[in-house]
Amino acid sequence: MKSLIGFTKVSKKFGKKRIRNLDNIDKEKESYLELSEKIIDKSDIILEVLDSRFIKETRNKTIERIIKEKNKRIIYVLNKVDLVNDKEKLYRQVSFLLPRVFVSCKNYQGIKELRQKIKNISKKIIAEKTNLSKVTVGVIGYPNTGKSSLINILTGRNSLGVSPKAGFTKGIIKLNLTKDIVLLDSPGIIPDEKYSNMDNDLMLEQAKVGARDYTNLKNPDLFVLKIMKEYPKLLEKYYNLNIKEVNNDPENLINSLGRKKGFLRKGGSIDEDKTARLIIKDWQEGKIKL
Ligand SMILES: Nc1nc2c(ncn2[C@@H]2O[C@H](COP(=O)(O)OP(=O)(O)OP(=O)(O)O)[C@@H](O)[C@H]2O)c(=O)[nH]1
Ligand SMILES: [Mg+2]
Repeated sequence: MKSLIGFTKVSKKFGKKRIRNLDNIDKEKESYLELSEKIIDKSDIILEVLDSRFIKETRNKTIERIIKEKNKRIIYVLNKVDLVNDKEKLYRQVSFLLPRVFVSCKNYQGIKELRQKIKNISKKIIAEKTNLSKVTVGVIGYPNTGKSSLINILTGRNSLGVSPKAGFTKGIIKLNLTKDIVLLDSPGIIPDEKYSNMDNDLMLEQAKVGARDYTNLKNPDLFVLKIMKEYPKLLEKYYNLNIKEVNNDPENLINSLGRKKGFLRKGGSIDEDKTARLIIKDWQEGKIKL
């Protein structure tokens, strides 16, 4: 497999253990826009991978505008659809996003449809551009939306590492889908103005969409408050807690769950931090469906 300068090469022979990062450290420091433009420039088709639970939060309209300006084709991939209970609401929400495919990398849903869409658009592109022998498909999106999982499933080879921890993929990785179609995996992109180690609201937002790990959040109780506000009774139902006893209060909820789980400190008081982090962990692992 040919590798491009500044790209990561995956050796078919050795699989995922042998991913070699050819990027230098300076390149990893490039801004998210520079990185995105680089992928868009290399690609004929872009798959924007979104989390079906958090369309608004994981969409990047700046990147979508650049894709349009550069005359590249886009396919919206609505991944993790297995984690959405209210499908009707989801369909209404995204009716204007075209072309789109609902996908679950977990349940192999929508993969055939997506592969076919990529092939159809690729055929058109090759027919239009007579000097083009291969079509490049760039896969971009917010951290942790399932870009690498998607490529693994599309190619049928488990060459790429995936992780519940955001920011797993480093550098751009090139893989063949067919002899005419090349896929580019990329690190998750998060707009600079949305990434913060200081602003509580931004950190909570990142934790909600899985772009910030549960071990890496300063006030886990505020996360519980946020989820309780945005999704009333969801946590009570998931953990089978007494709704009256919780009374819409995050402290009550944490105490009630901590007691149930036996998360106690030495003196016998509830370990609130551990309990709140368990909630974030369960949330980020997709155990709590919307
Ligand atoms: N439930 C569910 N989980 C998924 C799905 N797709 C991916 N995941 C999980 O989401 C997590 C992130 O997947 P990755 O493929 O590493 O995501 P990524 O977008 O490549 O992440 P970065 O490289 O960190 O930006 C992993 O724990 C996957 O198992 C899906 O369709 N459904
Ligand atoms: Mg990845």
